Amino acid sequence: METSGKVIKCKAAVIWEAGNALSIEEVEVAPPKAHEVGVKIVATGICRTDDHVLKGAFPNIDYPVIAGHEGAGIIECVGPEVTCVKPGDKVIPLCVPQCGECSCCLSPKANCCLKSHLCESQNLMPDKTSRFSCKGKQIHHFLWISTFSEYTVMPDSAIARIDAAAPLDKVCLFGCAFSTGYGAAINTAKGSTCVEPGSTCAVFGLGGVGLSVVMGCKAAGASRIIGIDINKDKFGKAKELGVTECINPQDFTKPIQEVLVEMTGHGVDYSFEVIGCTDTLMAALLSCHLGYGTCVLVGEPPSGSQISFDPLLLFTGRQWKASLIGGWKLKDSLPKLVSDYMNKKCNPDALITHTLPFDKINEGFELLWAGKSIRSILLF
Ligand code: COD
Ligand code: ZN
Ligand code: ZN
Repeated sequence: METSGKVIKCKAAVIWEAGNALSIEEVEVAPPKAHEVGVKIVATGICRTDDHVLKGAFPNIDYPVIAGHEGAGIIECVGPEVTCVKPGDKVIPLCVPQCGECSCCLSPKANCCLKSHLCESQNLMPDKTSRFSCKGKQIHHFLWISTFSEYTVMPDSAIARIDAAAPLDKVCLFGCAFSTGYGAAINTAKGSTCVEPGSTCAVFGLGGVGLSVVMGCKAAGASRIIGIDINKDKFGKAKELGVTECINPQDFTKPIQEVLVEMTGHGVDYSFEVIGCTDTLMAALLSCHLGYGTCVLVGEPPSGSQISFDPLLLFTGRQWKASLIGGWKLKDSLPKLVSDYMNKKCNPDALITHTLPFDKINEGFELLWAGKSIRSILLF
């Protein structure tokens, strides 16, 4: 990284247009404005959501864009009026911010901050401008954090300060995969579900997020965790992490929900959809007990998708819920989750299957496409 004046020149992976490979470029990053911080990213994971951006399947993306949302780094500089962090602090960028002032942030039942890219443009900073440029062109931000850049700028509501001793090449997973999956299973309050001891759970999709759901179910004391995936290579690690039985829908002629209902008598207590597909979301709903089963949507289905279903499926007492980034208010929760990791109360290290230099980012995506990686961590 080379500093010249206040604009920082650094390396970033730019997606010039949907469908293309990422291209490593030297980008210019303007200094943080009021209530913004500049972060030197040390490590970043590759999530399926970044692949959706690369392929053009993520809603409302403007290209060129710098993706990445599962990072960890060090505060390089802060703009005016920033009080929550200082240069040198270790931080995790938040893919859902916490402004602390909106009705969702003030409610104990919600974590969907209204002063966020969920309600405003996600491709520009809150003031509707970009800090990134390359070859004279404006480059867009992603989820306000763009961690596929050696140095990036974000609002101070989208940053959590963590333990100075935390290993950044591991805790970057708290920025997305681990928090999303683990929280979906263990969170009690805030409208999220909570798996009770002795529960039977079904987890659809055994990627990084699905395996984090598995870890959450296990931590909550589930006695039976059934993992469902069309890639049987995912079964070994799933069993290591707590799955008690693995099934591949392609091994059956009947629908997978019927298989699950037969396996459990009347359906599971909790089912989690961690694929992001409407078919598997329906299958997950139909797999859970008609009187007291809860189906939790974790994966995001393609934008514009619709489901029509018989309302009587819920009439008997089934519940259908969703969990956004595990239900956590991230700015408050991530420092505590990282402390739990430092105190060995939770450990997502097993999700890391590959560690690569940042320049090999395209290789990281190839591993994801081939179904060979759970998480590839890129190091600057
Ligand atoms: N049946 C069974 N398994 C399937 C099927 C199917 N029809 N299709 C795919 N799978 C399996 C794949 O083999 C794979 O093992 C797994 O499902 C998906 O894993 P990954 O590694 O592709 O994906 P993850 O775990 O990195 O992410 C999955 C999400 C669904 C969570 C992600 O794509 C998503 O939707 N994110 C948005 C929701 C959210 O809260 N995101 C927070 C920031 S990402
Ligand atoms: Zn993600
Ligand atoms: Zn808010």
